[in-house]
Amino acid sequence: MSPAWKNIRADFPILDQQVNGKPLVYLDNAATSQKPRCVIDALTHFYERDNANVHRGIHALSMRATSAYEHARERSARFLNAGSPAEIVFTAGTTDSINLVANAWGDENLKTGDVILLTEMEHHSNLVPWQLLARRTGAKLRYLPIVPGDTGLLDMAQLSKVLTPDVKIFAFTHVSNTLGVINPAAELCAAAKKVGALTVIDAAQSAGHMPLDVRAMGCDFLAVSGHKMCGPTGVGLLYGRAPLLDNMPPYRGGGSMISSVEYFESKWAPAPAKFEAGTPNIADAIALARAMDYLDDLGREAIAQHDEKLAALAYHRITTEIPGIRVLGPAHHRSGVVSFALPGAHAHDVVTLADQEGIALRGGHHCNQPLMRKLGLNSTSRASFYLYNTEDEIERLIAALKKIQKFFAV
Ligand code: C6P
Repeated sequence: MSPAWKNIRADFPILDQQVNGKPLVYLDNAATSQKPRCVIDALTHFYERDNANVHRGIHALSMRATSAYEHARERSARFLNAGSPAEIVFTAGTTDSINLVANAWGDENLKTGDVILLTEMEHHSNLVPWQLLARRTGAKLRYLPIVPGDTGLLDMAQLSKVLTPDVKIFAFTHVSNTLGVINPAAELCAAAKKVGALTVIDAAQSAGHMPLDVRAMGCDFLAVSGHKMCGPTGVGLLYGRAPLLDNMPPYRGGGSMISSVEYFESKWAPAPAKFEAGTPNIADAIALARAMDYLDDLGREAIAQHDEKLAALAYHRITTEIPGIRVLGPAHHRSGVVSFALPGAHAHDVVTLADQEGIALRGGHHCNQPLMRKLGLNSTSRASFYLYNTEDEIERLIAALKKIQKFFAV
């Protein structure tokens, strides 16, 4: 492990606080991660020293801001192993990235009878944009099922049955925010390619948690949220293969995305500028690049191992020490997300009582309503781990769950 792991918690100022009289245990990382000092400093530095609009001015500050913003694009391309910075569009996050593809690519390329393939575990952000697209174009939605039971694994035996030549686009999550399942992205992309379907990977829960290589995965598009990987809120990435971005029409119109404008006609700038209308989220994109440096100093393989070790320990301890509890997802080879349902206790009550112990969990349907219904649940409580969490915090979680179970048993 790199020396950067030493004193890692000291890098995150927010962790050093008490909640309800107890040291904070932050286990809501799948909702949003905390930010290291270097990312906070990058934001402050930009606003204190370099703040100006990009791609417009030719004064010193504007040139500095433009150079830092374009450096952030180049850094993002390296982070994902994209072929070139032109394949990176800055967006507001995963939701925004998926909407961009569904609108810009979808409206142009889909027609009645075409099929959009999704999986049964998709977050609403990778579901509703496709429903809207289906409504606009007459395309149909189809789903790759999960296997029966609580492992949440995709039923790969069904893949060839649902991935037929009428499928034009296959959008799936890399890591489920409710099940903790890590899907076989490269295998799914290879299968899609065989029938001529494009692929969109929702990497909201995997970027920043494990190495990501868009070329090795063989995807056409990949969507990322900065705030779940130590970066700021309000910024994210869309990776798109260059020929696809080049041929897609713009999604929004405005300044910066044009090469020339007449009263009745306009010509677009090349990608990625074509997709970044208006003043972009400059400071947050720059700070996101700093988060990427931070994560790579730690090593993304080491982060993945750390997440998996904590999740496997939490899974094991919860299933063996909390009788009757239902834990979702596989026992091994999982991300840092562990969802569970305590019979007789609503998830919101579990989360409220955990908060009394200083522990931040998330309770609810996690923007996964169809999956919840499929599993016969209305909600779960969810602990989600990241690089600064510790085994001692799992000890605190288990103690709290025992107390909560006792409370509901009386
Ligand atoms: N999941 C969670 O608590 P945005 O909001 O655009 O940054 O990310 C949306 C999104 C898309 N896909 C997956 C798999 C996600 O987990 C999320 C966000 C959060 O699970 C908030 S609902």
